Amino acid sequence: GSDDAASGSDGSDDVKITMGFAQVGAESGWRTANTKSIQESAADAGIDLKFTDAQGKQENQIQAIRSYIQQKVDVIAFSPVVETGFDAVLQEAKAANIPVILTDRAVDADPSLYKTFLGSDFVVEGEKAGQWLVDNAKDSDVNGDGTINVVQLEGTTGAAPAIDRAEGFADKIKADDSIEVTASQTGDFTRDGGKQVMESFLQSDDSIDVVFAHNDDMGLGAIEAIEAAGLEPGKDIKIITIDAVKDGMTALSEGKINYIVECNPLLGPQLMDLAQQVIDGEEVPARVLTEESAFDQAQAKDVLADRQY
Ligand code: GYE
Repeated sequence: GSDDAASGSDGSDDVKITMGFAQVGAESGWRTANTKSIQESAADAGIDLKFTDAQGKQENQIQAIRSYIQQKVDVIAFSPVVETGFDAVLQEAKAANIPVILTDRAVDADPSLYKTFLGSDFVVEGEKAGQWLVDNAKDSDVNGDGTINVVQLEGTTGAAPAIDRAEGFADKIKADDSIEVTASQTGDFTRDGGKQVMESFLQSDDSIDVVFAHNDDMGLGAIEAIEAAGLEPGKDIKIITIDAVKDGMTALSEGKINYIVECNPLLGPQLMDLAQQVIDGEEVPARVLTEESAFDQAQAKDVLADRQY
């Protein structure tokens, strides 16, 4: 506001904005980079950030949002663990006149319950992964039996990126009848989850050609399982992942992963801008997309040194 009595000692005439942010957890390298980006950008923007980690549990996240409503924060932002089940708490925020910004993951709810959704297009990410496999089908038939057997390591059940990445991938591989998803199970976006699921896949099937993992961490867990089974990841079994965090890109440059679709976790600066605009009463677009690319092994070597996360 323009009221001088409200001036901060920094000479700005605006009262500090308070944001409540309810994070998913700390399940992956992507999430760690995302949290850091949000915390650093809030500090840079002079926004007072109240941050909670839901440890992957929707009930914790709902509880955190309720406490932000009680504390009368200026704006609430969160990355919903799963797509459904947030209607009631979103209604409560609306009734309290506190604007909500979704970041990273979408909800399946009435769009009038939040101001905007900032994040990636996960369907497109799955499509890029599927398209790479279609384009590299010949090389990916490692067992040479004419079918490309793919096992899928899914993200958290019910989460937007798990649903959408599976959908985009399935859609693209339809173009080639020899590509078949023979098993698909959740590894909950964690390294350990990916490792355990891959171990059980390897025990029940000795003709796996390709792993499609919904994030790098699960792909890295799968690499451990593949190596423990005496096989060479990237050669005996091809691996496609999503995120492009440093550990994933390192494995890609070493030949252990074959292709990574990028998903940008550095959402903090855009989130703080949107929060400021929403609080200033400006119109914001209902959907804000992040820009992303994808990398093969040679490209990974080129960009790795400059990777921030
Ligand atoms: O790909 C995964 C993380 O929601 C886009 O969540 C995010 C996903 C990301 O655990 O690594």
